[in-house]
Amino acid sequence: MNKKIQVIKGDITEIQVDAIVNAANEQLAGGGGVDGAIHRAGGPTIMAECREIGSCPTGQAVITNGGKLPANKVIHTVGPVWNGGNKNEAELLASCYQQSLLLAEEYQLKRVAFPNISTGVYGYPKKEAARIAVQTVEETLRNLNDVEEVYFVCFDEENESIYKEWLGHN
Ligand code: AR6
Repeated sequence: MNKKIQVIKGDITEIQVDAIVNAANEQLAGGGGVDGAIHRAGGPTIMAECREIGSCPTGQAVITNGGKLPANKVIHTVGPVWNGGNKNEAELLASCYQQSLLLAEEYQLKRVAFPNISTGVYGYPKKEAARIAVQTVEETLRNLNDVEEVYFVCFDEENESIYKEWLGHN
């Protein structure tokens, strides 16, 4: 397989790729965490397009312009709120990564950067979330042509070391 998966520690709003993924909410209304950072850095054109789209169900993804961001596009996906683990959280989280990559493929985007979806305000346990993220991205990438590089952008050291462990970089 000729595809590249990499872990980066940093701020996703500064990454120059074809698309960064936003951990949004179903109303696409903006908020705190990475969502807030993306809208702040990208400016109002992103929210304008979110308003036109309206909403996005948990586990699905939509795409907008990237405004002033170095990334060309923003893929907004809605992670599950952690509710103990028996509320379909794992399937929904896997779906976020899969649907985001399928959307990137549809738009012929080559390089995509993900934040650690659901592991902030939505409370998903970080290790379990990272396992799902890595596994789903590896599986999905096998069936895609245009998407070639995926970056997991970790904001905190804990996520960075968890991802490096799962990807066998240690
Ligand atoms: N770059 C990369 N990662 C970041 C950044 C950044 N600039 N800022 C935070 N993170 P969260 P969620 C990490 O809470 O859990 C919002 O209000 C953060 O450390 O942003 O999916 C939305 O509007 C964490 O590891 O997203 C929703 O209502 C990860 O991003 C809700 O929060 C995700 O944390 C979504 O919650």
